[in-house]
Amino acid sequence: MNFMASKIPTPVPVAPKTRPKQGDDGGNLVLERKTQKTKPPQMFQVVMLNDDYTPMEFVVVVIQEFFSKDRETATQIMLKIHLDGKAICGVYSRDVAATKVEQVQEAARQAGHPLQCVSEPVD
Ligand code: TYC
Repeated sequence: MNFMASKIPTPVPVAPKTRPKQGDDGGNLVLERKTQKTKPPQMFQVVMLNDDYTPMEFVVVVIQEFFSKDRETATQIMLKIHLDGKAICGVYSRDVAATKVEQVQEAARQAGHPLQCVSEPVD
C-alpha cells in the first residue's frame, strides 16, 4: 500500500499583497481625540454648625472620627466653628456627604447633644 499517495498537501492561503489606497488607514486602528463630554460630579461640603451646648471635646472627637482628621486639625476646625458659627469639615460626593451628615446627627442624638451639620453643594 502506498501511504504517501493519499497525503496531499493542503494549500496554505496567502494574503494578497495590497497597498493602502489614498486616505485608507491600511487596516490600522485610528484613535481620534474627542472633546471631553463628561463633567466632574458635583461635590458637597459638610458644614458643621455652632451651638451653645455641645461640649467642645465631643465635637473634636466627632470630627476626628467621621472626617478622618488628626486631633490637632479637628481641634482647629472645632474652634473655627465655635468662633465663626460654622466651618467645613470635608468635601465629598453627594452620597458620601449625606452619610457623614447622618453619622454626625446619629452620634449627637445618642449623646443627647444638639450638634448640627449640613451638606451643601460646592460652586
Ligand atoms: N460652642 C460650643 C461650646 O462652647 C462648642 C461647639 C463647637 C459646639 C463646635 C458645636 O459645632 C460645634 N461648648
